[in-house]
Amino acid sequence: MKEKLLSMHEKAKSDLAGVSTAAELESIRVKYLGKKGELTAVLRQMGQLSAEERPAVGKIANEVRAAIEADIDEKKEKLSAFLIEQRLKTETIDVTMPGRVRPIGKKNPLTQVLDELYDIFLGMGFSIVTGPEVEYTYYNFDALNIPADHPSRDVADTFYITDKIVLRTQTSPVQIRTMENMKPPIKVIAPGRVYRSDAVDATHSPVFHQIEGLVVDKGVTMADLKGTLEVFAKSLYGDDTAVRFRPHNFPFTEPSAEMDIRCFACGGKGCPLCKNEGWIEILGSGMVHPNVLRNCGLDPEEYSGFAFGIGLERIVMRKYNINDLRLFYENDLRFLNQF
Ligand code: 2NL
Repeated sequence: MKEKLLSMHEKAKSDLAGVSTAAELESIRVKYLGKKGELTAVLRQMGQLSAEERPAVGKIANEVRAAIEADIDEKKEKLSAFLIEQRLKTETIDVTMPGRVRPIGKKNPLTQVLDELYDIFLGMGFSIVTGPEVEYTYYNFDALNIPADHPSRDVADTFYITDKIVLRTQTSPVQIRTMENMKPPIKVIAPGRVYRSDAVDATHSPVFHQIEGLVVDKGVTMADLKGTLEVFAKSLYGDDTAVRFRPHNFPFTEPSAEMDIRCFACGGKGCPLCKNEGWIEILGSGMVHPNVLRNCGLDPEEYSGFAFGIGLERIVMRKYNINDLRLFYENDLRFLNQF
């Protein structure tokens, strides 16, 4: 029995030498030390021994068990070190490899120019105000001195929700609300989406963007209007930009004027960009009509003001010589990446 035990240890050792996985190691443990293992089988036969022999054989059996356990533990450590080594070899990271470059998005050119306009007007002391896109006809038309029979009120031009509610056709209702809620001095710009019932083509969209401006105080004159808008044009298009004002007519301003800038493509000689005019129309403006001031509870004898409206798409198209407005909304990266 002694010999059997000792040779069992030798056999276990040689079995262990061939082990290369944790599963194999476990099956060796079961083979020798498990409930139905070889060592257990030998111990079961101890009953056959005489009382004198039993302690000595029992001692050897315990030693062999301890030795096999120790060998298995040692193998286990070696194996896990080996497996880690293997993983380190196969999973090495080459930190010198070039990284994957994630393409970075850009702001839409409309947003880029809008940000520029904010800088310019905030720099001149304006605040930004916003308001509802779904608006009462009162704020969108009546308060602005737009007569009941004005063509812009037609269902062919304006989206009506009900008789008295429309999608705003300009951002002026925001300024009406501002005048109702705020005492002069008022100096605000109102940017935002506006809606008109137009079919989509290269120069029309049912949704587009406007920035309107309003200044109301005691003693505001046409000179303030011209000075402010000239500074605006020079800031956006460059210091050498010349401007001119042409008389116009809006129901909400009196007098009214459109502002042109001298064509930056040809310097005024005439070219395709300015359609041989030498000048490019940039915005509409005027002195706030006395009726509009009165509608907002302001006395036109005490206060005066000027206002202007800028079409965002239009000035971005002019600035970058973009010939189709639909490009702004399609989000084609080949277009957007040019700005
Ligand atoms: C244009 C012309 C304009 C205004 C908008 C305005 C607002 C109030 C009172 C008076 Cl609350 N006027 N806005 C004035 C003149 C022109 O827009 O061609 N826009 C694209």
